[in-house]
Amino acid sequence: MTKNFLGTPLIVSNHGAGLDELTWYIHGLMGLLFVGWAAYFLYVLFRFRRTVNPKADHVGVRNHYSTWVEVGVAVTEGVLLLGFAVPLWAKSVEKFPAEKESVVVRITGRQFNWITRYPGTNGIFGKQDVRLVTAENPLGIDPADANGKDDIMTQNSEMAVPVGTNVIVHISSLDVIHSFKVFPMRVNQDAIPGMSVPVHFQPNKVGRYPINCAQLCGVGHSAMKGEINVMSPEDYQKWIAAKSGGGGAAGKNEFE
Ligand SMILES: [Cu+2]
Repeated sequence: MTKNFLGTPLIVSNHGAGLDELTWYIHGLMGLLFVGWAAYFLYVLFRFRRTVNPKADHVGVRNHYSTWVEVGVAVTEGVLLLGFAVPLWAKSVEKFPAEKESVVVRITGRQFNWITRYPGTNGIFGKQDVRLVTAENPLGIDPADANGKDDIMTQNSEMAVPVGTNVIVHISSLDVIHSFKVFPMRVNQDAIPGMSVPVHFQPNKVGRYPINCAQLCGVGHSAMKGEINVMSPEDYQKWIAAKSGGGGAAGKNEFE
């Protein structure tokens, strides 16, 4: 099946095409059922019209066509579920890449923006503690932890990832339920206070793509936009090096 069949939005992640494909198979089956049922309805209206059937027949249908149609629909649904949906979920959602070979990012939603945190050049996140949380340090970052000195904190527009590399994003929230949605990546995960939920994807096209909040989270919900900047691996290394060393001004979520 071709990508972006019937004009779905741009796909820039490896698993995205499979997801759209499944969506179209399901729509195909639903379309078939819709046309089939509508045709049957019209047939029944005509076939059992009052002029030729003045008296009701209480015996009903004597053949088994409807049974076979029902079996056919059930088998098709079973194939979609077991043959497509379950394997896709297992591969694209459950099966995580190794953290060592991935870019690991922590994203925290709050009213009304996204805080993105990177472990910096040493690849280790600095400690966070809920007791350290203040207005200036909403993620409770421990300023004494040396591992956190090179951590990178950005807000909204500055989430960078390298193209062709697995990205693992740990998603949480500071206040209400938000939802991290990157449509072109076909990624969507609720940001839940008190939980850190990982998702993963592999971007396959350089460019800038919008991050949206997909849960109505308050008056500023529609303004809760971010941007994910997919770069070449070289540019990404430069970006990390340039940003790192700034230290974490705010922080992460130490709910794990
Ligand atoms: Cu939100």
